[in-house]
Amino acid sequence: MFKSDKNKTKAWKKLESEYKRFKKVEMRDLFEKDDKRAEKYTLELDDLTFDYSKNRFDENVLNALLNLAKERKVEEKRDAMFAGKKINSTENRAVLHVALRNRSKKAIKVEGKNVMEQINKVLAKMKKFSDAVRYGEFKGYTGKKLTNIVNIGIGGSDLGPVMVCEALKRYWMKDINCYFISNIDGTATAETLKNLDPETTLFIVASKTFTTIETLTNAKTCRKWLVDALGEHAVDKHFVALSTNKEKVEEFGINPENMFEFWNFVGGRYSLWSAIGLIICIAIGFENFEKLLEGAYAMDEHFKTAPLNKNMPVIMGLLGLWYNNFFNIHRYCVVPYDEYLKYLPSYLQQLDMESNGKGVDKDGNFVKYSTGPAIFGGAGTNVQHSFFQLLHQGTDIVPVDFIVPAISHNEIGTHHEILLSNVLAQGEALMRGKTVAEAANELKKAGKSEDEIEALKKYKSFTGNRPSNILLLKKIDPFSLGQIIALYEHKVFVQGAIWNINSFDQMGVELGKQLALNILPELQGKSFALNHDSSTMSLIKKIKNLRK
Ligand code: G6Q
Repeated sequence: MFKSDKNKTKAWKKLESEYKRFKKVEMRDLFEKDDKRAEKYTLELDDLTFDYSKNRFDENVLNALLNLAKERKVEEKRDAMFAGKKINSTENRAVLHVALRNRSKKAIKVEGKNVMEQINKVLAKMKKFSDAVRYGEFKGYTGKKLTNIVNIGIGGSDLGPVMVCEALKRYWMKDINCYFISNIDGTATAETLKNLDPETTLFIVASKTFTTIETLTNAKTCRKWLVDALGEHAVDKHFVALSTNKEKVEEFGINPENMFEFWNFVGGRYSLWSAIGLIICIAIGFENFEKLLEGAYAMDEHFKTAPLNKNMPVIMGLLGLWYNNFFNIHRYCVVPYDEYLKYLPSYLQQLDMESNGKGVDKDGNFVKYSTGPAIFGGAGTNVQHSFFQLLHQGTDIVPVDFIVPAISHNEIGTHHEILLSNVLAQGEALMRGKTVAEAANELKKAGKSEDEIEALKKYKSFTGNRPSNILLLKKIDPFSLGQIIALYEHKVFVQGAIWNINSFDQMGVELGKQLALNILPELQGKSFALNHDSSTMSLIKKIKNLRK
């Protein structure tokens, strides 16, 4: 699309020249010249503030980026998603996580059928069941209240629920505890089950396909653990399934009445708003789950209706693309300054990297430009004491998103003020940097000798001009969390639309599911390893020897 002459679009070429003009411009100068910069480049939605002023752009760059969005038909593509068009081209599916949180009375149709009816039906079932568990009406087999809720799922059937449950821990019902088993490593199951009482444990087997080997193996182990303790008859009172595949659920041995359905138009990594969110409902209550949906819906409406230059996901997506494709920066960091959001970076890692880690465009051509960046992150201030060194002084620039609530759920002494001052200081330091002369000056003020100043001044300097966004919210609550998640979903959408890739399939993940199935019987000695490279062959042999 972009690199070959045939496809190099007008807006893209303009951005290339903008990059040449702008690459050396220092953000600190832009701030000095324009005291309205922050005001100009801050967007608000309800209590959410998105300050993107500490990025390397000016009005001309921004206009060129917005033109690129127009040229790549981001708005038309967005509207096609909301209208239920089959934009997941390789799987011939609509992409309707937005329908799951459609709080309006408006119909959303796929092939003429209003999907809102089935969505609302399942939501009603989730409300009924989660209330019944929470208030002890749906009891375990021996009549005890189910207080330990274990979600068994992996990837999209795990990361969303675990991230949201952890983020909203303050909203959990007092006597309910949530656990998550995802890894096939037996340790995950063993360590979870060792403290649980079968009589008070509810297992939620979450799998869109109900064929994922990790989830089915973990679920089988948990089922056996329960049956060994309480007998086969107990299963109906302790196992529910979340899936699109009724047959497989039945085949596994879960009563289809205990199944909460969702549909192929919901991608795994976009599924926390569907039945996959059942553990969230049980933990925080259906009313709070609805607030999460409402927050996402508010962001959906914003994305749908705000003009491109006032549209948070659009601006966020465009700036990311500006660094990725013009500065050649292919990494991105997300740092929530909130302990409750500690799983957000892992969640976003999947959302972004699985959606936009693609190398073939929607016209079937190998792309000749960079697509999704590598995403990493962790909770601040912890990560300031680990990888921030590289963010400040490494040779590679890494754009950062800081996410921070103004009010903590745990306002103890000055903890939160210290945390807030840290996040602001980090953004400022990355932007401003410290020149060698400034470093020398500081050393002088600290009473260092001329020799010491000479020896240290470069080490103490910071190039600065390193971009960051700040997402400031009032408090982490279901509504604001819904907004943030939807913001990132749509940011990923915007970038995928411009790169002309399908953000909604995951052939790379599916490869892993197939490959391991070939090696398993070889490791088990049920077949011989023949067609592998010499490294894999020798490792198979070594593992077999070590396990003898
Ligand atoms: C998400 C991916 C992937 C998926 C898991 C689990 O978009 O498709 O992470 O969620 O592989 O799949 P199942 O839900 O089918 O078990």
